[in-house]
Amino acid sequence: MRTEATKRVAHVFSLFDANGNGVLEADDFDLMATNVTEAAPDADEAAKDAMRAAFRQYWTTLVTELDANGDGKISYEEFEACVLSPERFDATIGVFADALAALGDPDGDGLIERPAFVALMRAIGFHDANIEALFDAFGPSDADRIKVTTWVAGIKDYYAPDKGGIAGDLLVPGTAG
Ligand SMILES: [Ca+2]
Ligand SMILES: [Ca+2]
Ligand SMILES: [Ca+2]
Repeated sequence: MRTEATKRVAHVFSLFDANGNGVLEADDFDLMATNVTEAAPDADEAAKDAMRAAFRQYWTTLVTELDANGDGKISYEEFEACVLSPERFDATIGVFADALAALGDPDGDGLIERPAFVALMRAIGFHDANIEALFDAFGPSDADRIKVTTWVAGIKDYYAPDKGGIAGDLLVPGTAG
């Protein structure tokens, strides 16, 4: 596993531990789903439902695939082992990526404006400088928009254990501004 991948996953663990008690549990994902859907006021209910379902699937996958000690909580060690195992987590990340990107594209034209992107990423807990750096790395158009497909691919790359030097590395604190 590449060092960059470990850093990315450690950071997302810290964000997804929304109540800050050091482990992931169902409550964290409910809280995150609420925060993220509230950050997309223009999205329709179907898109918000899809996002909530994606967060539930993310949690269910974690707790069924690798709650190694069966306590209903996911420690960092359990999380890292699961999310960086593509065969265990690819499908879940795909659903999650599609749902998140769809929330950012309420008009369905396949493009995401910077403010919508920033609002969603901020709701997950990423820092503004890192969010802006990532958006820039995605190569926005003159109208300051990126493609939904670019973001979806970027989310999948973020969880890829063998990838480093990717746009998603800019989300790790200390890498941007
Ligand atoms: Ca927690
Ligand atoms: Ca556990
Ligand atoms: Ca759009």
